Amino acid sequence: MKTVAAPYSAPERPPALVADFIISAAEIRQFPESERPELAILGRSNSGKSSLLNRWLGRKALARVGATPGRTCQINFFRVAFRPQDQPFLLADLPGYGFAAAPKSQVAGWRRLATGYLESGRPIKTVLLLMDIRREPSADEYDLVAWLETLGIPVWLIATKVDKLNRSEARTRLLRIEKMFEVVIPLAHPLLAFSSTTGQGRERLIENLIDSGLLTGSNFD
Ligand SMILES: Nc1nc2c(ncn2[C@@H]2O[C@H](COP(=O)(O)OP(=O)(O)OP(=O)(O)O)[C@@H](O)[C@H]2O)c(=O)[nH]1
Ligand SMILES: [Mg+2]
Repeated sequence: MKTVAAPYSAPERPPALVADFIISAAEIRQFPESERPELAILGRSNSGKSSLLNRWLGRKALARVGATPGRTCQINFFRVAFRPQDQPFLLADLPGYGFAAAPKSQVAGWRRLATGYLESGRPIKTVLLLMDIRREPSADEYDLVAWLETLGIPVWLIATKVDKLNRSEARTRLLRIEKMFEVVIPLAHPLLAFSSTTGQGRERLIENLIDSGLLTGSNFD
């Protein structure tokens, strides 16, 4: 894999990214034109998707945090880059799944929209699959990873809310989650530990995106 030099010097923290909101699509026909490589964010309701987005993009309240889970079944699309003049990638923030109390119609709505997106043939380079570090992976996650593999979409697994555990607890949980997945399906990338409270994992995430070619620093001065 080609490694692109990070467009910031080592001691400097990755700068805030530029994110332009495009649309909240509740219907497949509302998806924006697929013009650029895409990154999708998936995870159970309450797994910390919106919080990761806000922390990772370096801005507050871009995505709604902690609202009633599972209320809206929409995909939020953003254009993301280091600077406005750089080639952006498209970010798709998918609605949370696995909310046990949700009515059947809502589960069906999630499936229709997520399937419509993930099976659309759009240039989806990677899916970030988020899960709360304190939760055991479930059939929901395994099924999703297996499905994405059949679609040929690489998955990066992210354990969120690591700040909720102390260091040794977190390490134990990370190893356990990795092991549990490896029994079912080999992971392409090591599990990434993330906290939207402390920012842990943000630099790694950005580095991975540079390595994968989604974030380009090539036209940096
Ligand atoms: N301590 C801690 N709390 C977090 C972290 N990430 C998210 N939370 C909290 O977890 C709850 C859910 O976070 P959200 O970011 O809204 O989760 P979501 O996956 O977007 O949820 P849905 O939009 O319902 O699917 C909120 O109360 C957040 O404040 C984290 O890294 N650390
Ligand atoms: Mg959310």
